[in-house]
Amino acid sequence: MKASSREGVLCLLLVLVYCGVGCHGLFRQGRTKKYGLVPPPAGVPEGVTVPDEWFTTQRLDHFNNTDTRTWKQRYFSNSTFYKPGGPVFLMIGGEGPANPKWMHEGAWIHYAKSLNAYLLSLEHRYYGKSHPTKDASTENLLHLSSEQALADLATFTAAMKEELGLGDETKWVAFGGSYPGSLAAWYRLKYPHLVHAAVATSAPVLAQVNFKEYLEVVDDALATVSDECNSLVYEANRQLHILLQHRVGWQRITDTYRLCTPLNGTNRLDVANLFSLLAGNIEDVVQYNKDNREFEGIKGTNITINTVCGIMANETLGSPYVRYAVLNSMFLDAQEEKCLNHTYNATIQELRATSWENNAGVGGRVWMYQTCTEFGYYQSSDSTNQPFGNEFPLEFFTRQCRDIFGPRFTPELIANAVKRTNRVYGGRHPSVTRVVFPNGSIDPWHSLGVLHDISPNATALFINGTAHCANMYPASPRDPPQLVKARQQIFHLLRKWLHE
Ligand SMILES: *[C@@H]1O[C@H](CO)[C@@H](O)[C@H](O)[C@H]1NC(C)=O
Ligand SMILES: *[C@@H]1O[C@H](CO)[C@@H](O)[C@H](O)[C@H]1NC(C)=O
Ligand SMILES: *[C@@H]1O[C@H](CO)[C@@H](O)[C@H](O)[C@H]1NC(C)=O
Ligand SMILES: *[C@@H]1O[C@H](CO)[C@@H](O)[C@H](O)[C@H]1NC(C)=O
Ligand SMILES: *[C@@H]1O[C@H](CO)[C@@H](O)[C@H](O)[C@H]1NC(C)=O
Ligand SMILES: *[C@@H]1O[C@H](CO)[C@@H](O)[C@H](O)[C@H]1NC(C)=O
Ligand SMILES: *[C@@H]1O[C@H](CO)[C@@H](O)[C@H](O)[C@H]1NC(C)=O
Ligand SMILES: *[C@@H]1O[C@H](CO)[C@@H](O)[C@H](O)[C@H]1NC(C)=O
Ligand SMILES: *[C@@H]1O[C@H](CO)[C@@H](O)[C@H](O)[C@H]1NC(C)=O
Ligand SMILES: CC(=O)N[C@H]1CO[C@H](CO)[C@@H](O)[C@@H]1O
Repeated sequence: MKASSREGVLCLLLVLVYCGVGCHGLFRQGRTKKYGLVPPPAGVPEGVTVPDEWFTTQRLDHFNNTDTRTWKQRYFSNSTFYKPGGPVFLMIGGEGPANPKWMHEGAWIHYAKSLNAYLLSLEHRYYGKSHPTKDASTENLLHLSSEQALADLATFTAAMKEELGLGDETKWVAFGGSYPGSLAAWYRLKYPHLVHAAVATSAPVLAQVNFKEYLEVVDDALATVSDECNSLVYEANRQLHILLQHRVGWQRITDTYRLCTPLNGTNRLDVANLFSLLAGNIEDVVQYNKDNREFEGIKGTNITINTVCGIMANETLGSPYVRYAVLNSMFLDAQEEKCLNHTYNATIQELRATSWENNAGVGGRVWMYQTCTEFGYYQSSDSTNQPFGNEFPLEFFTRQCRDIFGPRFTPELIANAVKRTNRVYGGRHPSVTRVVFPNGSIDPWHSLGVLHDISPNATALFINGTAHCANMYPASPRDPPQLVKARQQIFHLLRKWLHE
């Protein structure tokens, strides 16, 4: 998501943000100023209180038995649907605060009702309120990794089995969307004796430094509205690019795009940040198109690809350059931002903040650390098959690792880390069974996901025309039939697997 310290922002990616435990958007680097890592709405829904619960003896380092330090990890539970003999459903937390609303809403609730499941949701270490260390300084992020997070899940599972008096015959099923979707599949991969099956929604299981395909899928998604839509976005970016050649143009961009401070067109990093922020507006819309996230308290979910393309096609507004600016204003307004804080420095400053009190920056920082040390996933403009220009190449992102965390975080370190991640988990072919991988055709993350069945019991589930994590959100009368069907298919798989 995006980040700023204010409430009520779109849960977007980047910078992603607080999208709840279930499906985080995966932070998009470079956007931290713009939307905030916003805490979920304080007053959970009317009439429902979901108390924070704490697993007080979580290990700091699962891979060093002489390090006995522990910390408190947050979780939620709901036993309403449980009947003896039923399974435990475990929602895996990701790169944002766990959102308690998942404990009474979302597609999995319907599965839980029919299958008598006990619901648990564990927040990911270093996010939300689950702080293993006193701050998020680079040294203190040493124990942040997906492998430690999986070991947290294992320790938690074992402890809860005891606490709830559940025997080994009780089957556990992991759920997650986006990065937690990958964790769900990897939990089954690494700890198959603890988790019987998993629903790994929109899971980008393949780590990749340069995720240039992301914008290609955004391009395809715009094309589903009209071919003209991408051409108009392309034209807007071309006009922006031309204006960059002159001082007069910089001033014009500053005014039309409501920049907080004047654009310095010779500063490549500021320019890259600006183009990346503007592309990010549309990326977010595509990633979350028409999903039913309102229930999480996320604003701006009524802005869809059709809205974007409607504005881009509206000739009465002016040139494509101006229409693109109208879009930008609409996003600023939706996030209640006065201006676009476009400088690279502003982004980096925010991501350098290490205090847990700095809600806005620190979630983005923590996720950024995981991209630098495990996943990459940088949504660069390096593909030519996309309409957003070429102003934010891979180097713009990898350099942020150094500028935020220090000189050790070189492009080479990132490349090696990503290779290692794929060695550890198997990339696009994790050796798992009883895992379903739903993918939405317009979810830009699908291109790092499992698109083909791995085996009869590890299947891809294609949902034509849906975006990131669509199958996890509560059903809506507007859902297309293929989405309704996908939710049913997941249910049938769960029922079958729980009988195995
Ligand atoms: C393991 O933990 C002990 C105790 O904190 C520490 O002295 C040691 O350096 C750690 N070893 C590694 C390899 O991190
Ligand atoms: C559990 O879910 C039920 C049904 O959605 C809801 O009524 C109840 O408030 C939930 N309890 C908690 C602790 O979330
Ligand atoms: C604009 O950016 C360039 C390159 O970073 C820098 O040398 C120059 O001082 C900047 N100009 C202003 C007015 O900030
Ligand atoms: C979305 O909803 C907000 C608040 O209800 C409204 O102000 C805005 O105009 C709507 N935007 C679109 C594109 O429908
Ligand atoms: C185009 O924009 C104008 C000005 O905002 C608006 O009045 C008009 O309804 C829009 N046209 C379409 C087709 O959306
Ligand atoms: C960026 O921030 C650094 C450190 O805070 C400062 O020294 C530098 O002057 C800033 N650069 C610009 C262009 O504002
Ligand atoms: C832009 O971001 C910087 C760094 O976070 C912050 O200090 C500054 O106040 C912001 N400016 C505006 C106008 O929001
Ligand atoms: C897949 O599931 C079926 C039962 O549904 C089982 O007979 C078969 O052995 C499983 N295959 C693998 C590879 O686990
Ligand atoms: C997806 O749906 C579109 C129209 O809604 C159709 O043209 C396309 O063939 C479908 N793709 C697949 C793979 O089913
Ligand atoms: C858009 C896309 O690539 N979807 C894939 C999702 O998974 C199905 C099943 O393997 C594939 O056929 C789709 O191509």
